[in-house]
Amino acid sequence: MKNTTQLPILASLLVFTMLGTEISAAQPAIDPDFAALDTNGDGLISWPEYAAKHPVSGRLNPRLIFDNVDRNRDGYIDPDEFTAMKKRRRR
Ligand SMILES: [Ca+2]
Ligand SMILES: [Ca+2]
Repeated sequence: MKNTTQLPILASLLVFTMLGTEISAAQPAIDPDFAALDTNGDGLISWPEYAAKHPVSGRLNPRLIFDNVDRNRDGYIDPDEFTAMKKRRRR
């Protein structure tokens, strides 16, 4: 009777998935610009994600911009670094 013993596991997986959706919906609104760059949705913009949206186009090297925004040099732009970059740009 393998199928019946696996049912509770499937049910708890379903509950877990639903809980996960609820938690992410309760989080504060993420900057839509940030969300557009974070294509895998892990809450960080990696260099490949940034590069995919910012192809090299002559004068501006996107890698330099990325490194400039990545203040703590961990290879990812987190929401704080992204917000700080936007504030600097506004001026
Ligand atoms: Ca990401
Ligand atoms: Ca960083």
